[in-house]
Amino acid sequence: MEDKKLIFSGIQPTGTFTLGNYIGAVRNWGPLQDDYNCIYCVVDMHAITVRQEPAKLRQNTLNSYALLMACGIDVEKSILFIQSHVKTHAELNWILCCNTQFGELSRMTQFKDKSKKHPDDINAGLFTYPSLMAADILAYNADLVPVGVDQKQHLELARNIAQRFNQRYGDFFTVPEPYIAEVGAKVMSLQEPSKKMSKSDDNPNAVILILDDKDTIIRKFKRAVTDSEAEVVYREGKDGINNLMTIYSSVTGKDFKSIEAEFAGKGYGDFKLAVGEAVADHLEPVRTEFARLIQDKAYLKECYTAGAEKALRYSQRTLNKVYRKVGFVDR
Ligand code: ATP
Ligand code: LTN
Repeated sequence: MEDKKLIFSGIQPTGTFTLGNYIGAVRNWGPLQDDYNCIYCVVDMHAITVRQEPAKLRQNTLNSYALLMACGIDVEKSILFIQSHVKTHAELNWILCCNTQFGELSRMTQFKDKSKKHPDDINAGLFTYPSLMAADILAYNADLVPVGVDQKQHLELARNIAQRFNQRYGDFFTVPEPYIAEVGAKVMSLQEPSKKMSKSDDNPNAVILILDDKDTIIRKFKRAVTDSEAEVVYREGKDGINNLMTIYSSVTGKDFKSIEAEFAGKGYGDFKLAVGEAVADHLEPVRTEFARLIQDKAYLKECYTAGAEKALRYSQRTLNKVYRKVGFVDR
């Protein structure tokens, strides 16, 4: 690989990507490919920390892989693979688990939220999830990790794990930095704009899926919850409008001032329609490219097989060194 900084990120195949995944994370991944060495991964091992239907998980994993390509990840420029195909992640996870404190894991808000949501399945994997995420990142000694704001706490923990390991065993891991977009790092639910837009939301109207067709997208935006004023301005307390402005800004490139000017004197109806149309038009090429790629299973297989080979070669070198450092006998 060329001598550039290394980027690593991952996304869960827990369903179809939402507009939040797209704006907050995935759409930023493609443009990074020219300035960095990039490694991206569909994290199916993370997905099973909550119950998954096997056939659906398999389908979602392939779809996610193709979607990442449709969103601009070029397998010639980046390494793109499926997490469970690269065994080093699970192996490094064990070492890192032994360098992660119970107390640290107990403080993770995602663990608390997901435990509340699935009270009958608070499994050990859900608890140690951040250690596997640290393994993903540290296996490649990534410098930067592009994610949405909700992952900041996990990344902070990955940094702590790296630092702790370095203190115990001598400087080794690169301590990764989060890389968070200025606008759109937290896209909110269209129905409860104080909550993040999430793949696993039960209310379909709350979430725009990037494969939704134009009519569906427009309909969901029309129903978006706003407020009882009629002013398109970005202001504290106007969560719904702030969210729509953020979305509109990130798909059109317009800043908040010009959006306010564009809709001065107009009602929310006009604004919502404009946001819906802009989002649908923006996503159209992604949908078309996805439809093309998902037909070609043989090509996808070629891509993810080659991606896994490259990722394994790279991460195995790291793991061998880690095994030596912790005192395992050479094979
Ligand atoms: P789930 O609901 O199943 O936990 P999710 O929608 O949160 O999934 P992930 O796969 O956990 O999706 O996240 C993939 C990437 O998308 C992460 O970098 C995450 O920070 C980002 N992301 C997720 N939701 C949003 C959102 N609403 N706004 C901005 N970024 C987001
Ligand atoms: N936890 C992340 C997904 C994830 C990830 C990673 C992100 C798993 N491993 C490594 C960045 C780097 C999430 O739920 N979005």
